[in-house]
Amino acid sequence: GEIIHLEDYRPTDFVLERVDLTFELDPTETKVEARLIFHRREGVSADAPLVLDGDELTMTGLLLDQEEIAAANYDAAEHTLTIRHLPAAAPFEITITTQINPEANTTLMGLYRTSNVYCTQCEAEGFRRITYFPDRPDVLAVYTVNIIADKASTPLLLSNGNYLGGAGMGDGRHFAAWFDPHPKPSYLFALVAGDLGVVEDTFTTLSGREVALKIYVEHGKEPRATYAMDALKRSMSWDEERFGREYDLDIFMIVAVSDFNMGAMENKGLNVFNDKYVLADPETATDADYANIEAIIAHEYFHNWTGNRITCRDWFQLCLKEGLTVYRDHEFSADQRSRTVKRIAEVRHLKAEQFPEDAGPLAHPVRPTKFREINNFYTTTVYEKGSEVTRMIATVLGADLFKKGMDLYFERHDGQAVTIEDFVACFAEVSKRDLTQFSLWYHQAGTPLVSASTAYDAARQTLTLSLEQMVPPTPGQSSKEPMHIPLRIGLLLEDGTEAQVTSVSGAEMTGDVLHLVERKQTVVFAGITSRPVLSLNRGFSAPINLHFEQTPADRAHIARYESDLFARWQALNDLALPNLVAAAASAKAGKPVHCDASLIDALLAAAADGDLEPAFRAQALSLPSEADIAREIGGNNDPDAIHAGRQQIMSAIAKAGQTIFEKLTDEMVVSGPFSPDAASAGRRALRNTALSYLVYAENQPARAVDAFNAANNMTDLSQALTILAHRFPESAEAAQALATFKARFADNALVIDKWFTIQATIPGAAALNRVTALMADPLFNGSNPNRVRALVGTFAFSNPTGFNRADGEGYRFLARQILDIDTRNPQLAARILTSMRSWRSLEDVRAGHARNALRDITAGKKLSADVSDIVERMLK
Ligand code: HT7
Ligand code: ZN
Repeated sequence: GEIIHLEDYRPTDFVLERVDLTFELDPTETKVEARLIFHRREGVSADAPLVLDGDELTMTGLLLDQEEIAAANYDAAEHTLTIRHLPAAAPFEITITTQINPEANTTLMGLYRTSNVYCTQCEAEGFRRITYFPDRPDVLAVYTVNIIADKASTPLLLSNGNYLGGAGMGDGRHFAAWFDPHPKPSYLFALVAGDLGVVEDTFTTLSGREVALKIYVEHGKEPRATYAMDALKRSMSWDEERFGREYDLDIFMIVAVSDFNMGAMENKGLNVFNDKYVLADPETATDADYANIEAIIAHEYFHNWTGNRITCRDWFQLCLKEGLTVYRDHEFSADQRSRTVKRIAEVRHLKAEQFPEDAGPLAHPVRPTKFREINNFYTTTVYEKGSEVTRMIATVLGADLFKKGMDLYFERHDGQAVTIEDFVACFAEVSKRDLTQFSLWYHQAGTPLVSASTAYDAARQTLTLSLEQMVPPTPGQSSKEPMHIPLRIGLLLEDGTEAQVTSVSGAEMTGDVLHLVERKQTVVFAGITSRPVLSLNRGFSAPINLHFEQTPADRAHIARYESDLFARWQALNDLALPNLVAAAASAKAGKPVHCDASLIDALLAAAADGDLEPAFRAQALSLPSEADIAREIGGNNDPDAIHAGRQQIMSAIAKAGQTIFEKLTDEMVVSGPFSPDAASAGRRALRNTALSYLVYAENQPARAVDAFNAANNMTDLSQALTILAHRFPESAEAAQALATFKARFADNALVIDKWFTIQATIPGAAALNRVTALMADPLFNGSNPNRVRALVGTFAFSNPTGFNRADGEGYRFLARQILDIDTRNPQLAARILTSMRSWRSLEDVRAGHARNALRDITAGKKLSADVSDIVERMLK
């Protein structure tokens, strides 16, 4: 495919006024009639043709105002339909008839079939697989949709908006009509038809309108949709309270399907979900599953205002809806659960996924300026870094001005397709701040590195903080401007209280926010009566890497006294990382691994501190991951050494804390019937963390076997199984537990995905043979994205020692899988391939194997645009 550039954006020549669609559904021969009313935009020359997008379409009819268009007046090419000699000024109607084959559609884009249900996915460019259309987000129109299908097999006929009516047609078929009064871009169109069960409820909006809520799932699975319904109602209330946003149709529907490329899709009034993010009950869903369902239900619902009512002018503006909506769902979860624990989870995820992307060959700005395949830009940079940038706007402006800016945005741009510049302008206007420098967060890729050092002057009672920032080069951006970095800070005195600063010079401060804006900046805090400990980047106020040589004693001081609990967790991490890095080096050199007493003391103090909520303590005890350690080391990585070193640090902590961990496994028992609430989940998390340490200390499986047998919920069961399989992979106990689990859940594909994932992530070189064997299991299905992600995806993304085998077999395996998956589902193939994005930071032998495997992919014939875009950028 060719490269599309932001600077080439032009509005369409023709304005689309109305869309009328009629679907005659058939598994292999669906007929689509699209009636489109256009008029020529003012100022556009009278001979400009109408050019519509299309992809894999068979056109069977083309009319202008109900008259057949002569062959000489149009061209149907592979990806466009061009129509000439159209009216100069008056509106006209184009009627296009196309025929499509949903059954044969394995890409899961456009109209496809999943478990006998017709389903569409149109974002980003799937609508053009249904009919010829101006398939771009700045074309907003009002849609009427008629659906005709066989009544017995397809009783349910759904589309966007409000239901107009329907009836039988006398020939065994029936029809339903829907009208969506809100102008929308084609990517928000949806149609679902089939035979499904439903869970129903209602919601009364703040202004008193009653909305029908319906969640459609496979028959028999209705009881597993009740938590999703609860999450939906809480999301609707929260958006009213926090952002003043009400729902705007008579009905809101969610449909769960089992074949889906992503998590979910925010089609107007008709969200379509991967069933993984709808279905839950205590026996089959973990606490993490419940939290994900809550977050994704909220996310898609929140899109109704941030994405649907106000949409993107073009796909370069994707972060306008995604970054903002992720920020909104993060805030929702923080309000529903523990704010600190939520923030820790967000930052862990950001560092594990976005930081590596920003540091590798796929790095791109939050608001990119060019792309070859838009599907490859639904990235953690656009989503998660985009959310962090929104969070920083709130930090820079303060809560009140942020709210004012959001209100202005909703008021000014409702019904429009806009840009990041439009969004930022609202905040600049209400705050009277120049946000030009701040906007570099949208335009410069790469994670800024901030280096800090402090000097205390007892005689002058001042603390001098020297800051320096550097944004590393990224593909296409070799040199960068200094950014506006909002750093929340605290100065902790020896007794743990905060220093009362009398004045600050050298930087703007707003509350506890220090504004770093220069490349180098020296800040002096006065009135400080004794040497303080600086806590920098509280709450992870800026998504940066920080280079700040603090002593273990200072870090331990923060871990003990900070009023910002996130900063306490951060300090524990900062204590752990140097130990883990040194441990990897020792393991590599065959030397004994050493663990500082200060780390062990601080971790165990947090573990035993009954004033801290259990979920926080569980996070505190979870050491940085092997990927975190690799990132800290920076290059020439040996995943085996990192793994071995980390194991030994775990053992040292486990042995030192054995009595505390034993006590916790008793204290944290959750009694009574299962409840997925955050407090109960936190107790389970702490108990399972303690259990995992105890198994390290004892180095035998008995305790995990007992936990597996005693478990009465999926969180405890899957944790116990993970411990058994990962720590004692060759044991009879692990084999027995895996077999029991499989037999018990063989009819529940979402639970079997956990069984695949646990085995795909067993550390060590033997993992590859296990994965290969599991692919032949009758429960595996290479065309279902959830199965493929659970087995092949987690192996590549989350098994550093298994995937990065020194002999390169892991990479060659992945290359073969990518070529195979690409023949069916290019989007899925491209996404899984990004697991190799950090290949250049491996030691030479592994990096060489990885490069060769990537080259093998480029040699594949007929690569999709999705995969060739990723592989070429990774090899550049
Ligand atoms: N806006 C959606 C992103 C999306 C997607 C979803 C399913 C399949 C293909 C897709 N392409 C893009 C999901 C969201 O961010 O809410
Ligand atoms: Zn989204």
